[in-house]
Amino acid sequence: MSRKLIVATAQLGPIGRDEPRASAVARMISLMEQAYERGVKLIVFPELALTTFFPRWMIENPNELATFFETEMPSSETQPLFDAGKRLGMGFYLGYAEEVVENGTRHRYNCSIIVDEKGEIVGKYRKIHLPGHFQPEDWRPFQHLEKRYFEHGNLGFQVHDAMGGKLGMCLCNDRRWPETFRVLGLRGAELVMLGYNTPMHYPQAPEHDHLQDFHNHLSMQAGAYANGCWVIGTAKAGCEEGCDLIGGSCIIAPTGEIIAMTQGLGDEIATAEIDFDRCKELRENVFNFALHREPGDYGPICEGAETRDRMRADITENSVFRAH
Ligand code: CDT
Repeated sequence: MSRKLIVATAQLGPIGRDEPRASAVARMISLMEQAYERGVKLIVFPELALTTFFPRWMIENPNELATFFETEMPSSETQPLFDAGKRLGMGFYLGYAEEVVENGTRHRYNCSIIVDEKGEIVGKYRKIHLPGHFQPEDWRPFQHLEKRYFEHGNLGFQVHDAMGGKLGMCLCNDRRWPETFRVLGLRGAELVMLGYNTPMHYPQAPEHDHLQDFHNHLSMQAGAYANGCWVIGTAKAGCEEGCDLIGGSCIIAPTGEIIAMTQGLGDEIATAEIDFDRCKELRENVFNFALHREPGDYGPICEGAETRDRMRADITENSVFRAH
């Protein structure tokens, strides 16, 4: 049986701070309709695709901050995306800010889901590598308060049987960590989908600004190759509220080659046919994990949690993290 699928990366241009969800949803549905014309069965949207990238601001008003989170999925505002997916027979990956109440406690995560072609949520991921800082820092031209607004994702890196393959997810900064792809690879992922919001300016090391596109592709291409999986990376791109975000949304083969890429920094799709069976070219050869991995020598990879916890406790001692 053929295990081929036509897929799309569905890049979004900037979303304004006051842009209603209905507008972002309508833009995404328009991309789905264009993708349908090209035979696409699975489409990948960016991280935090329903709103502007709000961690760039210190938002002190809790009511305002709450407006950026989804308390239900689908909601009346996001249901049209699910309806479009069903109508077009198209699955999708969607990133958004999630608010849930569990055992009477509110939690907030930077989250993504896989929705299959029948409109069912078949997988959820909560971002594990949260970049940025807890407290606002005046020296920065813009903030990156993901550590303040989101909790560390508690679902691990899972692989989901859907759309005829084994699908994994991550979000933005996760792609820079080889461990993300390796854990998904060890669990058999044949396709890893991810959305990103990556500023062109890196305030801590501006001498790296010209390398942002290179580092984006370097990370994803290495993740694809070393794990013999397909990768679809999708940007929120362009000048969003004065902050320039990279584009370069792409589809990467298990060989590490980029086989389709967006051209601009606005709403745009790039499409390709992928064959899940091509993962074997790597996974049965150079990256045959069972035969060639040497996990006995990889001990330090799973050490260091205590040091990290101590560092975080120091940083967050006077923070209002979780008090918002
Ligand atoms: N959204 C996200 O994770 N962005 C980061 C920005 C750089 S770290 C402040 C990224 O890794 O692309």
